[in-house]
Amino acid sequence: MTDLSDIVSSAYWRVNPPDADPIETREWLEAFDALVAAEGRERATFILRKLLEHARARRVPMPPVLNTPYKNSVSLAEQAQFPGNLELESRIASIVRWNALAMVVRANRAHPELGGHIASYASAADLFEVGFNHFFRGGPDGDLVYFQPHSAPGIYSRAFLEGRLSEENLSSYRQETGGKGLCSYCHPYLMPEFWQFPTGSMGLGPINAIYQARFTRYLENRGIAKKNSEIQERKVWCFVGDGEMDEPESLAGLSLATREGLDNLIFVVNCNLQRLDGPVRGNGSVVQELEGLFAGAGWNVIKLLWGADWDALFARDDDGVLLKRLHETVDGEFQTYAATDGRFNREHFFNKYPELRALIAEMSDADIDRLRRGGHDPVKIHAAYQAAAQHKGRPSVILAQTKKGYGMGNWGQGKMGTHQQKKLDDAALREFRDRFSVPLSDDDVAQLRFFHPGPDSAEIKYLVARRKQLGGYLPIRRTASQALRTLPLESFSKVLEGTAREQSTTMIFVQLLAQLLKDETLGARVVPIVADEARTFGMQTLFRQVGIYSAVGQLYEPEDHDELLYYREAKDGQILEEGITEAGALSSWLAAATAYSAHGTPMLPFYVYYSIFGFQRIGDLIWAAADSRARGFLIGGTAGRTTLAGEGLQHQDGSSHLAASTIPNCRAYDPCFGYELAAIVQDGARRMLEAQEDVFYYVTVANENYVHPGIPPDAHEGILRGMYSLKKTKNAKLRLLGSGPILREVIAAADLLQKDWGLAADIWSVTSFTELRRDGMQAERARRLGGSAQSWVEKCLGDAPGLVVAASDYVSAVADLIRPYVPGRYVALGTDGFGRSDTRAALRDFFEVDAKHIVVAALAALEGPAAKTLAADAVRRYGIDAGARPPWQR
Ligand SMILES: Cc1ncc(C[n+]2csc(CCOP(=O)(O)OP(=O)(O)O)c2C)c(N)n1
Ligand SMILES: [Mg+2]
Repeated sequence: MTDLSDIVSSAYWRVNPPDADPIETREWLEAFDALVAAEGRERATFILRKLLEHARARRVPMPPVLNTPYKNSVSLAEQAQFPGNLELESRIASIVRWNALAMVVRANRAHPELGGHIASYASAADLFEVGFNHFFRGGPDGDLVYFQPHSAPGIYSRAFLEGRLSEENLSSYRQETGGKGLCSYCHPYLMPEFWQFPTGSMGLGPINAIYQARFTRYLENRGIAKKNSEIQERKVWCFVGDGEMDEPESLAGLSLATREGLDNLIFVVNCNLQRLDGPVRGNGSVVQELEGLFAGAGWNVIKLLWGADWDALFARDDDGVLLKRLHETVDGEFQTYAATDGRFNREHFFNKYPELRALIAEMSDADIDRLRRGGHDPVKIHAAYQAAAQHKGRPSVILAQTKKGYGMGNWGQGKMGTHQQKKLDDAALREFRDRFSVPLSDDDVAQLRFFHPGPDSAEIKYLVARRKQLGGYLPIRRTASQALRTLPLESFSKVLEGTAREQSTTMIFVQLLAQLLKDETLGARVVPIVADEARTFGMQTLFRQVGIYSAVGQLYEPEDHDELLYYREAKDGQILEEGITEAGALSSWLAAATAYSAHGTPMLPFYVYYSIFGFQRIGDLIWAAADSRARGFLIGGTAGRTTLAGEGLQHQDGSSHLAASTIPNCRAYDPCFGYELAAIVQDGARRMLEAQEDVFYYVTVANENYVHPGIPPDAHEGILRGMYSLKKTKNAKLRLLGSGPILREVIAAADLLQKDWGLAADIWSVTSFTELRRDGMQAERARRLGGSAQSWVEKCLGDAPGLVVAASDYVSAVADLIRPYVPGRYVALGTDGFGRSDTRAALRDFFEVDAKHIVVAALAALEGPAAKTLAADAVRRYGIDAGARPPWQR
């Protein structure tokens, strides 16, 4: 034990400081024992509380109270009876282990570039197996299990025994393009009938699981799903790595889970003490640290550290020397003990103190070698799961200690680089086979044959029976649900007809939302979600109208209770007001947007947020939502780099549409007029709820107020496809394209061109450069492959030659997306550079996307000898500073 680890361990988790007066200590403890014996535990708790209060008053420093000793939380006496057949379960686990290992090694022998992991599943196998045999309920209302992603080979391997995956599937692990392959991690997009939840990006599984458990309660409390009391409530299980717990998202929802009393949620943290590069907390204890964190957040913490063979040792550890030794051992040392044999463990761990040496005097080196960690003992795992599943009122976390690369012997167990070990030689494979008694010949092993004991074997019969008893196989994903009728376009006639009143697209969006909420069939399925910005978007009227969801209702009289539209929280409230957590809000949205699959209940979520805090801030969660085949609306509010005006550099979004364009099932739109927005929302709801397409929508809305005209005839198709004609002039040589609020600058530019320069221009509204790009790519590809096709852009712009100028409130790369399909010359303007605060007019001048700059761009790009002088004249006439540095350099 080095000085440093001494300091670290005492600072973080040491609970046994040296005793200055053991006799006095014993007297106190005996007095306490007498109290418990005479008056019971409750009284003892009362006295403890009084003592603590008293100590606080005397300013006596408190000991760390969130940590318990480095032992199992469930005592031997409390341990539930193990209901299974240990012998058979152990044989099943061994076969699953072998096939998982063979799958990875096979793929990598053939193609070393494929990759894969062995050591993670090797450490987690028993944790999963006990779940599969005794806890995870299957079926449509079954449990929702978030698996650790790099343990996927183990899950495939079990599905192979269950007859759900074929040998051909296993042989194509990580070779997916042929159609029979298995994906690297849990990806519902790639295996839509298998995986439910994408967890491949560390940290997203845990936060998603928490909000999933909360959303389950939301559905129950709103009467959409069956009540918790009417059914055996489905549990959400989340398997997390101890290294993964360092991700901010892993911790972000912990207090919400307690606040909401989510006793339907169980985290299992696989504490194998290692991550990819090395130990998670080499100089400390990850278990103790996590215990403090979870306990501090109010969770029920269950430590599952030692297997049954330790029970006898602890029972004889009267003077606490074993516990003392465990407490002074840092994780870096525990890792070494995992990587070494019984003899080494005896010499270095047990022989340190004579009392400890005596404790294990009867044990052989082989006995010591067999001492299991808790996460490898099915009986202890079962006891911990049982305690978690029965716990009421709070979420539970199981901190399961395991060995990384368990059973991989010298080639992997506890080794520093084991995470990436994927090529074992024949000797290593034979040793693994022997270690787990898998009935395979040396030749089978050399050929890496998969093993299936046959449908009539005792193992398979047992496994099938267990799953039958628990309601069916898992993971399994429902791909469709009941279709919901959506509102016809005509029902939004008020918006379609336009208004003379100046309004923002945000205000119009809120009207549309309010109308959807009132609809008889659809209304209840709408889930408005905000992250403390409802007032920003003028949504506060909804607080009263549909209420804010709260698991406990409203325990206070709101300050504004005597106002008409007061702040109303309710058990059946519909709005999810998440507070300032975009990651949490998106996780809620994801749960709602996949409820059609996970709950068989289609929902229509609208998450409304500051657009810059979406794709930029939580882009990876949106990517996971895309992987999950989410269906719902993301509404990027206060969008556009110049339209937001005063908020400045970290608020003005100029790139979310570019990010959105990279997500294949995201349909992104940047509307300018109310009727465009209505058409987009109506069609989106139809496609997602009626046609059940696996797409989701990103729609930007802005806060600039202006008059909204009525929908032009024949515009509907173009609005949805990405562009439509707003104004056509005979013999116009110029076509101007605008999107979002900048369309109005384009319209003003057309007027200037006519008035100041005598030039006619056609005007097109572009609702989606990104959809136009996709359509263009499709047509181009069809032609390349010998077919014939015309893109929508070519259809719109192809019939007349001449210059095309486009502008948006996003970086110019957005308008540039359609360049390959625009016939003739094309100039794309945008808002490249850092945002800053000013008026809209000043910002559009600064970023060179206002009417004047659009005119100059058009004149400068015109063909013919007069063009150059025209542009120079315009620069002078409009007072443009031609010498200024470009906006992206300022
Ligand atoms: C966001 C993110 N960063 C990095 C990775 C790469 N990665 C995958 S597994 C892993 C180590 C995981 O360690 P731990 O969580 O302790 O799991 P174990 O394999 O030890 O069970 C890393 C770094 C990832 N998948 N996602
Ligand atoms: Mg780990």
